[in-house]
Amino acid sequence: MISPEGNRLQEVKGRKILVVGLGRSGIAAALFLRRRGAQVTVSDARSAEALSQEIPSLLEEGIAVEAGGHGLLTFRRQDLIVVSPGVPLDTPELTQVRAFGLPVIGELELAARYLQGRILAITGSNGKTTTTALCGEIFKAADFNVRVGGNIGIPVISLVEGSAADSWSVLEVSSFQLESIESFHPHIAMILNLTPDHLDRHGSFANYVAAKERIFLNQTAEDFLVLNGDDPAAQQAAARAKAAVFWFSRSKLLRRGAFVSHGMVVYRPSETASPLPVLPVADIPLKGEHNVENVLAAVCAACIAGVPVEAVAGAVRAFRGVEHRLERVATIRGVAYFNDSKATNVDAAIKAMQAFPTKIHLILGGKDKDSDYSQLHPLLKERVKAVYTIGSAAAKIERQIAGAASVVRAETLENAVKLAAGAASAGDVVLLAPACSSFDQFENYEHRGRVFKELVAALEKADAWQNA
Ligand code: UMA
Repeated sequence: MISPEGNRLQEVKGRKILVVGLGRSGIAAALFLRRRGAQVTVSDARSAEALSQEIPSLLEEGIAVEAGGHGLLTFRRQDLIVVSPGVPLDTPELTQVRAFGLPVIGELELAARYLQGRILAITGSNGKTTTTALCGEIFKAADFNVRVGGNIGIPVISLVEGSAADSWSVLEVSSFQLESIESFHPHIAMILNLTPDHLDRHGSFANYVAAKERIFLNQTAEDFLVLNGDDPAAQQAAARAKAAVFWFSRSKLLRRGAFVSHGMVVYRPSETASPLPVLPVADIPLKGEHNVENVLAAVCAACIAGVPVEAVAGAVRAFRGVEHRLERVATIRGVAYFNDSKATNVDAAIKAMQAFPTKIHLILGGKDKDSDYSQLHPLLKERVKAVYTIGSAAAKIERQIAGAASVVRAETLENAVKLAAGAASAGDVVLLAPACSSFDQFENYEHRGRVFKELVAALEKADAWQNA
């Protein structure tokens, strides 16, 4: 009899497999498959010149490369196609081969077929990365055999090697990744919140929500689904869940889950149990009300997984947040600079603004995702001294926020930082919370955040020289 591992090997050994997209996920998937004996080709829309760094090492591994576009013939010659998250499933070549019955799966699905141990998967429109990183820290504090990956920046396929029956994989999963899963089965799944995002890819909010809800597609009554009791769209998922539903809430007392009671974060394991105190809300080191929600979600998942309450509290107290999420960069002449480059949608930008009472100089813009920026009006009026627009979405943003705040077209991030620094006075905040994706001017949001930090570091240096 062939073992499950042997079965899985047979699925790929000697098979012709095409990996579409040559970013982080595509490279990791191609190498994984090649090392298991598949005949691997990768196809990318970027030119060979743009991929000159990646191509030689792939060729050395015996992986064929198609650059500068996707050829239908290349797609048709395969036994299996593995897509990167950023490649839309309605790409014409994919649509055509699916019509011929060729299996098309995502990198997350490929990984799910090999990953051993249990999965805690976290999705939502905002807060995914912070909650994922925090869950990882909490599990580590309890000496769990844990690794963190997914949309947070580490392809899930790279967690397969070394995973074992006692492993926990804590995964941030996006709607892009969930669209192309089949058997992905988290033991604990979590939907943090659902607000419009990526409408340019999913076409409608309903499609986006449907993609997110695939996180619990394969769950059974033995599993757990953690939902936000304060988020109307996330709440509706409960009706379709097969797993035991647990909740978290900042505003309600719950029958089971994590919530706030008399200034304490508490966890209640069941209707018949009393809530267990975890830590005072005031001890949460992260800024912003939305981070209280992220902590509640992480507390709930960790307690379900069996982490002792003391270990949960210790890890939350020690957690300093993640890069590019309301990250304090510097204070120069009394002006605080914050990098929230991960605020890639309108809701995230609103949450970032909510973390500061007034006097914000806000850098907005990038690549539009069919978003509605008029939702920013109330907070712009209340808290923002000036907006500096950048990137290809600038004109649309300016039209939709007209009258809410003074707006300066900065075009580039460099110019925006310069203009904001010139206009800000002591006590003000310069906040990069662009409400857009970064792909028009940067490789990704991390790149945008790093550039912002470099620009602020240069300002700091110039200021130190002036004062020397
Ligand atoms: N490409 C094609 N054809 C296409 C589209 C893209 O060939 O039709 C190629 C591009 O030329 C490029 C490659 O695909 O070479 C990029 O693939 P990718 O966009 O999937 O990028 P990766 O580097 O593999 O990163 C992906 C996730 N990217 C996206 O979902 C867009 C990363 O999430 C994730 O961290 C990484 O896998 C590891 O899992 C980033 C992201 O922006 C952070 N995610 C979105 C978000 O958070 O809002 C969902």
